[in-house]
Order: sequence, then C-alpha cells, then structure tokens
Amino acid sequence: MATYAVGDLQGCLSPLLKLLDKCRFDPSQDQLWFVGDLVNRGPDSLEVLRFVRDLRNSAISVLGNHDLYLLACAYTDRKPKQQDTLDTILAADDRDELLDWLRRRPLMHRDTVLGWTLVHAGIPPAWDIPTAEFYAREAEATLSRPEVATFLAQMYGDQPTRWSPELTGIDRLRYTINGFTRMRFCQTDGTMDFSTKSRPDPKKANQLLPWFDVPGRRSEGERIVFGHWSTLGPAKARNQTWCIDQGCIWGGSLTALRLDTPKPVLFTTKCRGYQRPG
Ligand SMILES: [Mn+2]
Repeated sequence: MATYAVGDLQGCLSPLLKLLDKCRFDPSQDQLWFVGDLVNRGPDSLEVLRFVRDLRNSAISVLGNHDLYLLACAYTDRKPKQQDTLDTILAADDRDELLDWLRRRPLMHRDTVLGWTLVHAGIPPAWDIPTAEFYAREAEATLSRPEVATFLAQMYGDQPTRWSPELTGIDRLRYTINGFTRMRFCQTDGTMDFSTKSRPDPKKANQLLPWFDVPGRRSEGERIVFGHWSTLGPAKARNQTWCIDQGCIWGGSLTALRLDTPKPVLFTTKCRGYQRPG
C-alpha cells in the first residue's frame, strides 16, 4: 500500500489523472493525501471536487484557503470575483452534498504510523503537534455545525497575528484558520505576517522567515507536507517540511510525494497553466 501526497489542484483535473497514471495509483490499495485548494481558478473545479469526494476512504483532503472561500461564497453573501471558477459548483444539482462533504474535511491530518502530518499552508511556530491538533479539531467542529454561516461571515481578516493561550472565540478560530490555510511568513518571534506572498528574500531574513524556519518552532522534528506556496521553489525537504505546490494552475507542474518509502519520492507532471500571475 502506497501513500501519495498531491499538491494544490485548484480545479485542474487532467494533470491529476495524468499524475495518478504516472505513479500507478491503485484506489483499492493506495491512499491519496491532498494538500487542499481542490477548487478555484482552474477549469474543472466541480469535477475535481466530485472526483476527490468519490475516492471516499482512499483520499484525505485538508482544507485550503480556496476551499474555505468556496464555502464563504456558498453560505454567506460573499460574491465570487471575475477570476474565480466556482459558479459550476454553486449551480450544480449536487452542490449541497458536495459543500457538506467539503466543510467536514480536516484542517490537519496526522498519521503516526507513517510519521507524516498534512496541512494546507503550515503550522504556527508557537504550536507543538498536540496543540495544533487540539485547535484544528476546535475549528473543524465549528465548520461542521449547522450555524457555519455565522462563522464564515466573521472568518476573514488578518488579526490576530500573534498567538496567545488567552485568545478565545472568533479571534482564536481566525488565528487557527489563518495559520493552517494562509500563513507563509512569520516574524522571527513567530508572529504571522500576511504582507507578502513572494519567495523568501535572504536580505530580509532578519525580519521575515518562512514559518518552517522560525527559530524554536515547536513542531520541529515532525515531517510535514504542505502546499499553498507555489513561489517557494523546488519541492525538497526544508527542516523536514515539504512544500509540494509547484504552481499547476500557473503553468508549473503538479507534484505528488510518496510518503511511505524510506526516502520520499517525487512524481511530477507538466501543467498547461490556466491563469497568469497578477
Ligand atoms: Mn492556498
């Protein structure tokens, strides 16, 4: 039995099918882990959502910022923007089943036997693994409740950026969601910084660090696979974390990382690119 983690799809189905062919994925035996952002910007958001849902127990998908954005568009008065490709989902006959399935996906998945943890963007440096799991479960419970709309309407915002065990209510939930699904950079003390999406700038390393390079990061030592950061550079181990978002939607590649081998093995397939940056 093989386990593959697959990078951000953002509504691109054909690269996924090609990639699964390439690694000879067998749904009767193997498992797929998806780093989230299944939908938006690509041409087949609805088909990708149905495909991953239909894999049932052969797939684990964590929530990304684009998945949460779809939920916000579906359950609140937020309107999709011009570059979004969510309309086919919002108009689909099976939209309610799909959205209900999506909002019950985890924010973090950990397999202690395999020794890997899956998240969309990262784990806040202030959290060790049990702490991260605790707050993931809290936010997941909120998303699975019937009153999900109330939460989604208050979800957006950059604050608070600094962790404190005294945070409560919507502030704590927003910190959790932003850490798992939006974070890239932190200040050297671990405060999240949402001012830039670019690649790390060595000249600014005394102010802004990728979350996985923050000194004293409490999840250090854990193998973590994530996506969300297509400008980070080649997929490789960085402090035992692997970013496998290789910018499929931008004409880069779709990447899978086999996790159950002594050393992780990369599989990639070229993507034609459906969106231009900016
Ligand atoms: Mn993302």
